[in-house]
Amino acid sequence: MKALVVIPTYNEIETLAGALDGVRREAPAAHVLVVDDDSPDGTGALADARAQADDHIHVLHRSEKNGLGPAYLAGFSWALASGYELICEMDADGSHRPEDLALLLQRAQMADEPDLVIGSRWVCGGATSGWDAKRVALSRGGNLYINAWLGLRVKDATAGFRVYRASTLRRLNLGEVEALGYGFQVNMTKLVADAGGRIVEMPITFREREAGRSKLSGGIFSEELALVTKWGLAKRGGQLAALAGSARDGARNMLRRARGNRRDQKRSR
Ligand SMILES: Nc1nc2c(ncn2[C@@H]2O[C@H](COP(=O)(O)OP(=O)(O)O)[C@@H](O)[C@H]2O)c(=O)[nH]1
Ligand SMILES: [Mg+2]
Repeated sequence: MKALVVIPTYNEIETLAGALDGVRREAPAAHVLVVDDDSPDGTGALADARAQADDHIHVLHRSEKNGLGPAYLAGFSWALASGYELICEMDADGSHRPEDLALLLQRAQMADEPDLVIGSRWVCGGATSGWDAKRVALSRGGNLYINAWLGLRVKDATAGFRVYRASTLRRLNLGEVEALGYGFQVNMTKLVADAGGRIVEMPITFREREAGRSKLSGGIFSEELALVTKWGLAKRGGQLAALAGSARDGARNMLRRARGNRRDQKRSR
């Protein structure tokens, strides 16, 4: 199937070339789209140079940095308009191993036609390397919190290494995506789950970035936390309303039955 690997970048001049080489080596049939938010360090120009030399590499330039979510959504629109059938998400910083990408792509093309394949750190066989206990706890704790509120039954809902079926993305209302930062991954997982999509997780090894700096900030983290709590409350609210509705229907049926019984008793007297 025709696959596109979307790589969002902001100041990844040190690592982008390695990521592109890796994808081209391990998944040579796939195309790559670098979505650069006008990185001051010249990442966009590097991507342009690579695109000029390789017809499998493309670049989408955006005028300002406004988060991972909008960058990916712009990449998805480009991919859907260009007729790709599988759309991957991958980081530029060396955290996602290209050899794992090849496995995710293979899994996406298996007969059960998954809507979303997630490269997971937290399924059996998955791992992180170079992470301290605090970062592990943050990721694991975050996923426990997400599952407690949203019941997605996905072990790594925040993972940013994934493959979507294009036909699935077309069915979703991507205009509903609210998260700009890392909550984007959870937001997308929830959209696919709510649409009844089949989500599978494959073990990957996530490596700490090779160079450069993480864009993860306290603000991005609190956005994710606030959104998950909001979605969870909305879901609970819906469940409570459904429960109240069925209790009301049950009470009405009981009353109706009791009235019927009384009428029968009067008639038989
Ligand atoms: N285009 C774009 N890319 C971004 C933005 N924020 C992060 N990225 C990219 O998203 C990927 C993951 O970000 P990173 O900082 O490595 O997150 P971490 O792995 O959680 O620390 C990297 O390729 C970043 O360059 C953004 O606002 N715009
Ligand atoms: Mg990273």
